Amino acid sequence: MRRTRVPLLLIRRHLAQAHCGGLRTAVCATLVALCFGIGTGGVARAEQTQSPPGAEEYIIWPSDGAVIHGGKLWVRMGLRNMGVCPKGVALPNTGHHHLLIDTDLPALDQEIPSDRQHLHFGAGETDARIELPPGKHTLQLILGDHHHVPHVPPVYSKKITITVLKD
Ligand SMILES: [Cu+2]
Repeated sequence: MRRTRVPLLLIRRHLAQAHCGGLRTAVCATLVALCFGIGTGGVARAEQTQSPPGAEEYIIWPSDGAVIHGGKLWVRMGLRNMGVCPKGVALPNTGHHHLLIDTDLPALDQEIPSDRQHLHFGAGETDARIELPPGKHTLQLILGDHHHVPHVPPVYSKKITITVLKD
C-alpha cells in the first residue's frame, strides 16, 4: 500500500463514483487498445495510458490568487473529456485526481509519488478538504491512470498560487 498518512492536510474526501458507472461497457475496448499500444509504441509509451484529444484537468476552486483565511479550504477538481474512476480500474479515458501542493510536476512517465505534497484521490474523489499553514502555496492537479502514472499526453491543470492568512 502506497498511501502516506496526511493528518494535517486531509480532513475529508468526497466520492464521485457516478462518473465511472457509464464507462464499464468499454472494458473490451481497453484490452484492444492495450494490444495495439504494445505493438505500435516504444517501450515506455506502450506501458502508459493514452489520454483522448481535448482532455483537460482544472481547478474549479480555489481560484488563482485567492486569499484563504484560517487555512482550511475545499479544493474542487475538474476534468473535461475524460471520466474519474477509482485507482486500479483500467477503463479507457479515465483516471483519478492527484493534488500537488507546493511542488512542481512529477516525472511524467513514472508513478506519481505519494506524500504530503502529492495527494492521491484513489477512490475517485473530485473534491477534498485540506488545511495549509499561513503563507503562499501553489496547487496543481495531475491525472493519473489506474497505476498512478500520468497519461500520454499528460493531463494536468495550471499551477495556481493562493495565500493563507492566519486568523
Ligand atoms: Cu494515484
